[in-house]
Amino acid sequence: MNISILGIPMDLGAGRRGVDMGPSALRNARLAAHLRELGHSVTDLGDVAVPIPETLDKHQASGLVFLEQIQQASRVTAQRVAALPPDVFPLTMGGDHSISMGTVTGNALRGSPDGVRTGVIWVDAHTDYNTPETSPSGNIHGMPVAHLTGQGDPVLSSLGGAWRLRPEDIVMIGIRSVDRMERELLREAGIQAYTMKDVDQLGMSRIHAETMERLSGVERLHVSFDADALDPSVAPGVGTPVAGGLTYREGHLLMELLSESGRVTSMDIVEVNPILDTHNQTAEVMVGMAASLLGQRIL
Ligand code: 4U7
Ligand code: MN
Ligand code: MN
Ligand code: MN
Repeated sequence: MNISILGIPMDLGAGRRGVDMGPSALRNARLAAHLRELGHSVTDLGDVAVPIPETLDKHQASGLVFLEQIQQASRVTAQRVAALPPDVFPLTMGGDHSISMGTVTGNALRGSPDGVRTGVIWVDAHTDYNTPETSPSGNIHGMPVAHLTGQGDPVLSSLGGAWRLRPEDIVMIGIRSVDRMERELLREAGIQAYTMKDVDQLGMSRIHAETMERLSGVERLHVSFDADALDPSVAPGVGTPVAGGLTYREGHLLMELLSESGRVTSMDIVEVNPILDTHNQTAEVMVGMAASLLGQRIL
């Protein structure tokens, strides 16, 4: 397969500094080399330009922190991804999870200005379904899914033109932190979310099977993997750790089953924060997750 790696060193959507170094940490963990060892042809496209927060005025006229800069970087990200040839698998690296507004939109718009029906598997401790009104923090990395479905601030929800991610085309896995008002929005939208309780009770194999069944009608399938979905003992280098996450094997099993399905067409790796990490462990673990998603059966 032809894989294109694109970094988006964005930390404007998060409350803490450091995730902007995620792309460097993943390159340092030899992301491209690992994928080449699996037989892929890999091109590193470098990084999208994202402004440095210290050079900006935090408080915008609109109220939301860094709104205009996040919109601009998301637009460029969407354009870069949408312009990739049809046979390429885009592997996009954050940066905080606000980058997925651009990556998911870009993937849906590839080869089709109106966008095609795209499913999203959101692997995360959080549901990222806040709007500016419901967010307890004001941080945009807690809002990307809401904006992709057309909610929230019009500046961010209109990135894909008339294209929208349909709530029924979203499956979330690993969930264990949902804000009070965010929960109401998720219920109203009818988004399928597997909490850690579901992972414990049903097991990842059944969750994968149900996910594939639910997303059987989509044309493209995007995996957005937030490193904080994994347990902090496995992935300590994240800005918003929550105890009780996916084990190393649960993460790999999900990626292996998705690989076998042959249906995944793009992936994000987000929220790797090298400042909070120990010896680049989190970047190395996430490179392993990407390699499992893009790998073959061991035997
Ligand atoms: B991440 C939070 F309040 N829900 O909105 C918020 F708990 O991309 C956290 O999943 C969001 O890491 C976490 O700020 C965003 C908070
Ligand atoms: Mn290695
Ligand atoms: Mn997230
Ligand atoms: Mn998260």
